[in-house]
Amino acid sequence: MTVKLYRCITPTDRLCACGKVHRGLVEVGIDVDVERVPLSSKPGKRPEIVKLTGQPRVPVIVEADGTATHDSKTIVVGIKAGQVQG
Ligand SMILES: N[C@@H](CCC(=O)N[C@@H](CS)C(=O)NCC(=O)O)C(=O)O
Repeated sequence: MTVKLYRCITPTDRLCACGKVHRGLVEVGIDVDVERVPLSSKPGKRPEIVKLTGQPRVPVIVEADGTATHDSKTIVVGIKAGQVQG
């Protein structure tokens, strides 16, 4: 199972919303394909994220079926409920 995770450039999984999601995916055994996005969340700096979710913030996950989800709380709830598919 592989999930694509768009996340910030923070180099640890301990500090931010992106790290929280990364840890959550790893903890349930989902393989993560990580892509780091530019620091600025100005929409022009993250066009791929805006195209996927209609907003510029990360974390964003994309599941095997193409479903894209943003907001760390929403994503973590889905992981814990077993609803995130690689
Ligand atoms: N409420 C959002 C916050 C996401 C968030 O603040 N993400 C940071 C990276 S960890 C970001 O995109 N920061 C850039 C900015 O807001 O300018 C969530 O929990 O997903």
